[in-house]
Amino acid sequence: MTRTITIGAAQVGPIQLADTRSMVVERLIALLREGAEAGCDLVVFPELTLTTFFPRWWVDDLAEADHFYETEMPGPDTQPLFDEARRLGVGFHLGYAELTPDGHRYNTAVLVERDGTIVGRYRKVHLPGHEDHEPWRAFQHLERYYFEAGDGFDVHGAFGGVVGMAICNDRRWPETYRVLGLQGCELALIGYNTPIHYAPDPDQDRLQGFHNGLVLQSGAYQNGMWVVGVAKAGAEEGCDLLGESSIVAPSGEVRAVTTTVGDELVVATADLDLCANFKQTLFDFERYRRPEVYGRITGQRGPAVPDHVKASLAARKRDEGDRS
Ligand code: CDT
Repeated sequence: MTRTITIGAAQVGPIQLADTRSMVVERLIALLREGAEAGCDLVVFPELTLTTFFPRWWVDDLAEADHFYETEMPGPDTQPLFDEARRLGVGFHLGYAELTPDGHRYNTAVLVERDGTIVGRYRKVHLPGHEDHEPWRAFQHLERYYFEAGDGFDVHGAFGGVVGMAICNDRRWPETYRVLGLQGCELALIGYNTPIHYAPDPDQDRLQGFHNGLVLQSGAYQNGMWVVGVAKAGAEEGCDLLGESSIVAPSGEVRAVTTTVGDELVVATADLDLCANFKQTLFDFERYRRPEVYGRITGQRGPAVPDHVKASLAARKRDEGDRS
């Protein structure tokens, strides 16, 4: 018997500052219903789905931004989404800003089963951008100010398979997929808000779509897992966000992709057993991996060019200087 799951990547178009939670939740419910009509078991929403991407603004006191965070999940505004999911028998994945009762702030996602119960929670590990106000930028990317980092990548038994979560910048790091892959992950769910403009190196702006596809597809293939990447997209408060939400097979092939930067659902049926074709052949970790030579991956954070390489480069430069 095959294990198939029909997945909807529910891209959400821009959310402006003036948009209320209930306006957003209405849009999410419309996407959820569309997913139900298309036969979806699971609908995947983006990172920080419920508000505009608020880390683009500086505030002197974090408490001024408290209204962007959820203090409970579900809370009064999000309960209708949970109720509708249970009524329809469609699960979902939702990213949001979390403020815990003891005052910790995380960029979080929850995985909700078809009966409306939360089966997994993930807090973003890789926080991009900067922690201080940098007024030279056209807009800020202050995730390192607004959030604390989460402490790991877990997997969950849900939708008949092994499901993991990651959030936005996590998708650019091969370690994310590999740590999930080492737990047998068959389906990774990843919401994102990716500005087209990258202030530290604007030459990368034209490459945003290419890099998004590159990391989602290689993460899927190198770990033999389905990967669903879902954007909050479009022109949000004057900032253009990448669309190109996609569902990628364990072969690395794109099975569905959005073509707009608005609210848009694309659907693919994922055969979870297809993961084994890759996990048991080229990427048979147990047979082929060599963790004994990968120590640097967990032993150090930044690169360290070995002293003998520095010395030989310096010697070569001296020799070239002597000859010229
Ligand atoms: N939300 C998020 O993580 N966005 C980042 C932007 C990086 S530029 C500061 C991303 O990796 O897409």
